[in-house]
Amino acid sequence: MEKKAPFNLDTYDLKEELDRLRGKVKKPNILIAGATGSGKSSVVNHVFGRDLTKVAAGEPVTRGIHEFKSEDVAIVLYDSEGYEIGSARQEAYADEVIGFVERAGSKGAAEQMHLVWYAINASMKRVTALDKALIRRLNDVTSVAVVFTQIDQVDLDELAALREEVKDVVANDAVFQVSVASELLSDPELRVHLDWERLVTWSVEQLDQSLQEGLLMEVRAESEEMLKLKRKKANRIISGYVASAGTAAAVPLPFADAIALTPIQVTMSVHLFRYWGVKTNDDMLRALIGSTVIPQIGRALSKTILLNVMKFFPGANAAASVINATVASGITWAIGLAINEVAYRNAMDSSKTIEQLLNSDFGSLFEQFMAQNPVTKKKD
Ligand SMILES: Nc1nc2c(ncn2[C@@H]2O[C@H](COP(=O)(O)OP(=O)(O)OP(=O)(O)O)[C@@H](O)[C@H]2O)c(=O)[nH]1
Ligand SMILES: [Mg+2]
Repeated sequence: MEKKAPFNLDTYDLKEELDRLRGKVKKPNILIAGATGSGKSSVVNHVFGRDLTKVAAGEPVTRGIHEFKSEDVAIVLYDSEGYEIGSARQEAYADEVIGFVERAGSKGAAEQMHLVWYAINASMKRVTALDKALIRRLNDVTSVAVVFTQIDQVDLDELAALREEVKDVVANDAVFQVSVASELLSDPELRVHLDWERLVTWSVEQLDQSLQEGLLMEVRAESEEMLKLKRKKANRIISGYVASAGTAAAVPLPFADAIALTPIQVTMSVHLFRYWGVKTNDDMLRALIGSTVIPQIGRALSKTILLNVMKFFPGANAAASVINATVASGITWAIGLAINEVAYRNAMDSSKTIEQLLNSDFGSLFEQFMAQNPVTKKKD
């Protein structure tokens, strides 16, 4: 096996890598529908933690519907202007929305509306016949979440009555009740009535795997449940790199004083940081990976793994400084999980910076995940 030229982080084009990743993420199209003032924008702002209609450029795509997209946003949002309940406009609105969704659907998988969030203001205490008819028609074409908003304005009986009204329009697990009122959000006892996490989980599950990452990338609400979902779903990103590390022919064996990462692992790290919304620019990423990740991997490997490398990985040839696919996969897997865990901890508790966490936690996490490696485990 030919030995590869050592990979050099300093000459690695992170910017190009970032641009490539940005281009690769498939974006789910999400339509927000519902009456004027029903709470559409509040739902979007809460789930994504920012006003995407301000971040992204908006363009009318059809009467009453604006498309918001940007290079920096991993979803495409369609916000409909809504209608006044009971107005003549309501009927036209229904036709516009269904027409738009049907036309998009006929254009193919990338163009279709992958999700519709249909907002109904709970404080109106009713679901109109037109709402029901429109939801039913949309539901024939795509996945529709019925989102009862502003539930701080109603009591539990009224809420139950509202849910009852849509029970034969959509499945019960596609009905959600939410509020952005801080009295509810900040009170653990009242919070249980809010379905924010369930809305996101359900929405992610409606999407093809290739689209899930985009939605999860944009989710910013900082609840533990949502972040755990995000952590779990990152396994799919990691698996992709583990597979390519395994198919790379011969990978230089990482020594403490030599090169510790291959382009595959650096790209994976960049990808995971980006997935978690870690503010990325070339210099900071390069510094982070160079100063925190690489030395700790080197240390961990020389301390524990190299001593046992022949035992754990019979295919490894330490003398030739080459490791086989199994070892490369195992190391890549552990780096990915450790980076993912650090990013998760950073999202949970922003009192420490990602750099501090990488310094304090990455090494031991890497060792821990190396020890849990399914490859080495089989040998127990
Ligand atoms: N009490 C309460 N008020 C809310 C809640 N969500 C939204 N509102 C209020 O309802 C009004 C409409 O909310 P938006 O989110 O702008 O509704 P929208 O559907 O985007 O409205 P349009 O874009 O004008 O059609 C605003 O005054 C919000 O402050 C909520 O959970 N509780
Ligand atoms: Mg709005």
